[in-house]
Formats: sequence, C-alpha cells, structure tokens
Amino acid sequence: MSESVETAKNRRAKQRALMIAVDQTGGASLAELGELLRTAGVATVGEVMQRRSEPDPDRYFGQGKLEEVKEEVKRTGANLVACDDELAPRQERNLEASLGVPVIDRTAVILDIFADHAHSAEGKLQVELAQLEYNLARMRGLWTHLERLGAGIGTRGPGESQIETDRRLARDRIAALRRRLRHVEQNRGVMRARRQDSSLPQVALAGYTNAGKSTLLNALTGAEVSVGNRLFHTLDPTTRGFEFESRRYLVTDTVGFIEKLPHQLVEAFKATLEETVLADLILHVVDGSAGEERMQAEMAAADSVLDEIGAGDKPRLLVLNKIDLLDREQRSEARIGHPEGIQVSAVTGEGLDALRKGMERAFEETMTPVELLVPYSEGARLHELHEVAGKVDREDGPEGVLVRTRLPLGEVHRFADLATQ
Ligand SMILES: Nc1nc2c(ncn2[C@@H]2O[C@H](COP(=O)(O)OP(=O)(O)OP(=O)(O)O)[C@@H](O)[C@H]2O)c(=O)[nH]1
Ligand SMILES: [Mg+2]
Repeated sequence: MSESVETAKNRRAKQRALMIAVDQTGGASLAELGELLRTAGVATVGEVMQRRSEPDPDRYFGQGKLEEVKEEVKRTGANLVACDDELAPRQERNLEASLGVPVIDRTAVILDIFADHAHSAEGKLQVELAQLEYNLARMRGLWTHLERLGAGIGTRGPGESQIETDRRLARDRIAALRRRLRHVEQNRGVMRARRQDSSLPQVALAGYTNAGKSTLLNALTGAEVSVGNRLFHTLDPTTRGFEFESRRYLVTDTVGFIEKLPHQLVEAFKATLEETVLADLILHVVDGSAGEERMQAEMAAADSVLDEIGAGDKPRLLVLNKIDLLDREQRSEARIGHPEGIQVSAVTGEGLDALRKGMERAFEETMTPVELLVPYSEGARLHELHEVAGKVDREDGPEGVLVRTRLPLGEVHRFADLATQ
C-alpha cells in the first residue's frame, strides 16, 4: 500500500461519526451504514433515528430532532455526522450549518470506499466519473444558494466565478473520462465478443457485497482472486473457466451490490455490470449465515440492482453460501425457507458438486435436442459441435458422422444446414 493511502486511512480513522437516519418502516437499522463507515476507516459513536414518512426536504430531520442530534454530537464527541440516505445539497448544507460538524451522506461514503478499492485503470476512471458527477450536483446546489444569497443583499456571491469555473472544469473532465472509458470498453468488448464466440455457457456471480462471490469463483475454477472481509472488495470483473461433465463453463465475478447503490456508480460501472447482463445464467450468491431478515434485505437489494441493469429476467440460481457457519437445525430452517436455494460453502467446498449439477441442469433446460449429419469433409464443425454441446453421441455412417446431441437454443441456427430433418 502506498504511503499516501496509508496516511489517508490514518486521517480517516480519527473520524468519529454519529449516524442518522429517517426510519420510514419502523424497522430500519444502521448496521449497514456502520459497516460501510468501518470499511472507509471511520469509527462510529452512536446513532439517532427519526420515525417519519419522509425526510424533511430542507433539513432531513424535524427541528426538534435536530436539537437532539446536536446534543448527541456534543455528548459523544463526534466530529462527523453520517446520513444513511443520499442528501440533497440543500439538506446537507442546512444540516452542517445547524450541527457545526461536517455532514456526509451514504453515497459519499460508498464513493470513498470505491475510490480506495479501485486498482485497474478502468476501475479508477469509473470511480472518478461517479465522484465528479456527485460533486457537480453539489456545486450546482452551492451556486444556486450563493446566487440567492447574493441577490438578497444586493451583491453577487463571492465564490461565484470560481464555482462557475469549477463546474466547467468538472464538465470537461467528465466528458474526457467518458471518452476514455468508451475506449477501454471497446477493448473489453473485443474480449467479451471472443468469449461469446466460443459459445461456452457464461455464468455470472451476482449478489450482495461480502456474500462470498470471489471465494466461490476461486473454489469453482481454481482462480486466485483476492478475497476480503470488507464491503466492495472486488471492483474489477474476472472471468475463469471450469469443466464439469465434459462441458466447459465460464464464470465471471464482478462488483457486489448493496441497498440503495448510488445511481452514479451504477451509471459509471455500466460496462462492468454488463458482464452480468450478458451472461446466460446468474448465480445469485447470498450470505446464508446472515439470518433470515438480513438475507431478505440483501436478496431484495440484489434483485433491485439486477432489475436496474436489465438483468431481471435472466435465468437464475439461488446460492446460499457460508453454510459452514450454520448448525444442522439452521440449515434445515434455511432449506424450508428457501427450498430452491443450493446450500454451499465456498470455504469448505461443501455443496459445490450440487451447485455444478444445478448449473448443468439449468443449461440443459435451455437446450434443444438435434440430429445432425456432419460430412467427413467438415471435421472442423464436428469439433465446433463438441465445444458447444459438450456431450455428443456419434455414429459413423457412409456419408458422414450422424450426431445426436442437445444444443443451446441460440446455437441451433448455426448447425441448421446439417439437420437431418
Ligand atoms: N465461513 C465462510 N466464510 C466465507 C465463505 N465464503 C466467503 N467467506 C468470507 O466472506 C468474506 C467475503 O468474501 P468475498 O469472496 O471477498 O466476498 P465477495 O462477495 O466477493 O465480496 P465483494 O467483492 O466485497 O463484493 C471473506 O472474509 C471470506 O473469507 C464461506 O463459505 N464460509
Ligand atoms: Mg469479491
């Protein structure tokens, strides 16, 4: 780790945050925000929640509750307030003015973690784009504020021209980043096209951050992707293959999901998330040891991101990971609660064979039986068939090889000219 990152971590560790949230359902929890802050190197010293149907559009909380927050800031020695929702620039400003400490929102925390965890050139570009877009919205807010203030006292706001310049620079930079990302995406597109061409079944690991997707990729394919007990450890996609019952599968591990994943990130990581959209099958990985309530929340969060990126209708298998942490009773409860879920442990390897079988079955279901006659002069196509179909029954005849097999629906047309009927 470079020294500057180290220093940044130390600086942040000195930050002590009081967490605040509007509780719209009566069952809200700040555990996830706490975990996000921990990942970002910020300590948490307490929380204040207010039960109300909607956040106040100006100050997020009601006036009375704000007094309570102020008291809590004093009592706990917090030097930062972290809000569980994305704040409108106006809410953020008003909160800071009345609380006297910096206020950050959930999106800023997540962006900070992404910035810290981005390693590849593409990842860094994507994070910078998301951050700039987030900041640009804030500058605009500030600008309106100053403008209004200026008009009130008969002068223009002092920071006005600076903000104008900043906004222009930010816009230029955003345009440049978009161009560079498009370029990187084209390269990735070439690699992806090569994979699609190979017609191997494409499987994407998707699910809540920290569910164990990378560990599962390693267990299934022998890859050595880095694993970590922190949120958003993986940002860059990795694809590896494995073989089962004479068919090869390609598995891709990408960035994890979370509740209210900032739209700037979904937007900036479009190319990365596309790996999931283009897969034939999604393994929805869930931390099976998190407890039913948490699991429901994490599954719902994953569902909503999958919908948002247009992968909502993809064939899916539910994978309950980390069952090594469950006793026998808990396992059978999980089985009753999620009968379709395949229970595995990416760490001990338990259940992985059932998972491979489940994947095979899922693909079989999308396959069509065909009978083909491959002339002896077209040996290359026989090879191609083997790649696509895996298991192939063949019988040598006078005109060529008679082949009976099952093909993925999308591949049937490629061999239509060889069909016997
Ligand atoms: N006990 C147990 N721990 C596991 C299992 N699978 C993963 N873990 C642990 O869970 C933590 C997260 O694992 P990762 O594989 O990094 O999770 P991920 O889903 O890739 O997370 P992100 O990349 O952050 O989205 C690590 O500490 C792993 O060692 C499992 O089957 N059993
Ligand atoms: Mg990972």
